Amino acid sequence: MNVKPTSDFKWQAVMLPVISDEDGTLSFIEGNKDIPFKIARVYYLCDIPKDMERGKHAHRALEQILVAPTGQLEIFLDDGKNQEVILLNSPRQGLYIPSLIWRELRHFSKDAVCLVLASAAYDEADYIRSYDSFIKTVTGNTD
Ligand code: T46
Repeated sequence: MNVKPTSDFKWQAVMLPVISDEDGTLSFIEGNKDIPFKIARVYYLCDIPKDMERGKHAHRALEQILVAPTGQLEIFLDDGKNQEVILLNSPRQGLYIPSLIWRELRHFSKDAVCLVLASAAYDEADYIRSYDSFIKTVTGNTD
């Protein structure tokens, strides 16, 4: 498995298995093998207008892998203490986002497709859509 659990368990870049030859490239992802969860749902974002931002939420329990098979986009990540911007621009690279990470997706190229593999079915109750609520959840501060 390419995702290595650490004591400070945050987002991680994942190198995806790739088979390339003169016929082209094939990449694949097997749940519980190449990534640390069983895949329950697949969805993708495309046709995102220039300057549009998506995401702006965290998930209570959901884990996801994001891949840009074509085009590119940036993902701002925040665990309440650390922030980082990751560029997704290769079908060979994925991004693992565990639970309780605030994410904002921006700067989509015209041809960008963001493919998402998710650990659970869609559940609006799993979303934290307010940044203040997210910070209170991760810090345990209910003031
Ligand atoms: C995430 C980023 C990367 C569904 O009905 N089923 C689904 O599986 C999903 C993902 C969404 N929806 C509905 C819910 C909303 O009415 O589609 C609409 C747009 O969803 P949302 O505003 O959450 O889309 P994004 O692009 O801001 O966020 C999505 C995922 O929701 C989120 O989990 O991490 O992509």
